[in-house]
Amino acid sequence: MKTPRTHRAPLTLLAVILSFSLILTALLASAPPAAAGTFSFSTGDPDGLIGTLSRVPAAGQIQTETADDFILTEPTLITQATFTGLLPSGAPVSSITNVEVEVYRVFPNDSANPPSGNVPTRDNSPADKEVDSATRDSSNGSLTFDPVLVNSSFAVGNSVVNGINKSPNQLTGGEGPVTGAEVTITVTFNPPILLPADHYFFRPEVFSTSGDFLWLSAGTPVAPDLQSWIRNDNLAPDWLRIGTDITGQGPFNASFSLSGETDADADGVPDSLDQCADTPADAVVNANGCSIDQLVPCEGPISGGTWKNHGQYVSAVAHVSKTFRRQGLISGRERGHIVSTAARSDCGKKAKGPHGHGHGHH
Ligand SMILES: [Ca+2]
Ligand SMILES: [Ca+2]
Repeated sequence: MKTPRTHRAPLTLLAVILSFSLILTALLASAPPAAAGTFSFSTGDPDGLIGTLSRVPAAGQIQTETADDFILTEPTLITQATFTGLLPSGAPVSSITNVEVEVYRVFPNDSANPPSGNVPTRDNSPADKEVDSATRDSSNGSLTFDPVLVNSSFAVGNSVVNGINKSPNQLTGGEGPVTGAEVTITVTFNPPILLPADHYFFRPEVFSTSGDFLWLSAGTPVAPDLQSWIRNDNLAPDWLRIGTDITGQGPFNASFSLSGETDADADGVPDSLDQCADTPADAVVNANGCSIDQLVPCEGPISGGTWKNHGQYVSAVAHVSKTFRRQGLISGRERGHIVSTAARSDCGKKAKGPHGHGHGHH
């Protein structure tokens, strides 16, 4: 029996009971948007339609992956995710011993193109290959996970576990109803996953000593939201649309949420903590999101004015780079290079003609 436990259901009930209250309705409708700088995304709670395998393989098993999409409109640091699935009935949450998360761009990024032709289409599918820098795995400490039993007996009308076949045998109708223990897993990424604005797929995978983890569906996607895709080692690098190609039930999402903070200059420091905007790509920054060049600009001290002389500039670079060195942000060798580059620059020198100002720094 599915018990109401969403935030939506009580709100709907409230709205019905108090539908004559225009004031309340107006308050609900005008709820302020999320605070600037925060990112959150959710497909919602499981709808009981289907569960689909997403499994870290045990010895002798093949890997099977389910993926559903999300969109980032700004560079974002994703700090946390939740997703909900089924374990076999009676399985304790302590049976989950490994969780791995991957992120994929949308085909044809990171993919062989044209594709193999082993599936009806790859349009709007996850890529062949994941975004390397976004992989997080509890087995190496790059994520931690917290599974919570939501419902000891949750039923779905269909499932896809083994029937993941190349064309023309992809349409199986699914493998039928399953009842199991509904578990929501909260994962925290360490470090957060930094991604540029783009369209992505989220692919969580679970290992349980009690058996397969089936990721639960959650509602129908509305464009540009894409449906859930699945593959196993026999189908890879291709993917199949679960609802369209395998079960014929039509598109569905998988139940998950993401949260994090925007990071406009993509330096790894969220906007809320970043004291230096527009840090150049690949610059080493401190905890305040500032590079050495930003803390010691060629043009003059950040406190204002101009350098008294070249020596004052070089000394400031030496000082700040020493702090970066002490904080483990750069090596001694890198610091030596930074200081010698500063010494060779014209920064702080009196302008003498068209080449004597701001050389090499912008
Ligand atoms: Ca989707
Ligand atoms: Ca910055």
